[in-house]
Amino acid sequence: MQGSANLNLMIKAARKAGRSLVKDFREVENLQVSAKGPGDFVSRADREAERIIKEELRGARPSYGWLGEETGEEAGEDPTRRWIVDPLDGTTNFLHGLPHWAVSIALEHKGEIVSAVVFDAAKDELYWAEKGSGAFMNEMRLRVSGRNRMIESIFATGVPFGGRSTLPATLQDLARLMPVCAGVRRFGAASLDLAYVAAGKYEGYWERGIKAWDMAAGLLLVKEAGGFVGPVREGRDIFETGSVIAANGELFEPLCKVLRAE
Ligand code: LIP
Repeated sequence: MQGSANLNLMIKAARKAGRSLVKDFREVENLQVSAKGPGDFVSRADREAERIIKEELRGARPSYGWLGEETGEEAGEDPTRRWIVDPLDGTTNFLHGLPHWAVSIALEHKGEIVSAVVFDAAKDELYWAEKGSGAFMNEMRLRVSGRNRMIESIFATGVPFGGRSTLPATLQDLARLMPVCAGVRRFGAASLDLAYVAAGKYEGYWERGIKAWDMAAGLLLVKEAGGFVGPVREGRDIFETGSVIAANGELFEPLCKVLRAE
């Protein structure tokens, strides 16, 4: 694997956190039957994974800034670079013993994501990309799918839970999209949804109300695999609104048209 020093550092951190999470995931499967359930245990596993990643990344690059799901934002001496980290994307899956979750690490430079790692540790699938160098899964080069007909295509999304305000809009999206495509999937980990668009497993993905750490790395994977990304509301910033559309080149516009219709 030929990558920059920063990419290698990110991979090392993701693998180390992944090993710790895989160990905890086995324990979670045992805890399902206990009355208390695995909730507290999973929060600890999540925090421990972020601690491991932070120690690796900030230890090696102390001047870079930090944005992590568990520990929030910390400015660095170098205002142009920051790590954007979700130590455990797909927490609900992890909590329920479903092997579909990932470690997501992105490096932002001057407001742009330049390196990305999404590690599906349970399946040992490491998705990675660097700006201008393509996207890969382990050693395999990734390309978005070549399908160009909505009716033959499948799309993924995240359906908001726990009374989130974006639920009505998402239900409306589903009502518009489902009749004109081959199906919609809801797997529960935004970083892997984006990695799967990059890998051509499905043609597109959209979601409303997610955070920068859920999607930062995945967005670069899609772009480097030849896909397109944009905001749900035209002209707005993806990170600011937390709403994103990603798809192959053929279906990006048709998907935007369906999701942006008033
Ligand atoms: C989750 C996402 C999931 C999305 C949820 C949530 P977490 O991230 O990846 O797909 O629908 O809104 O943000 O909380 O597991 O890191």
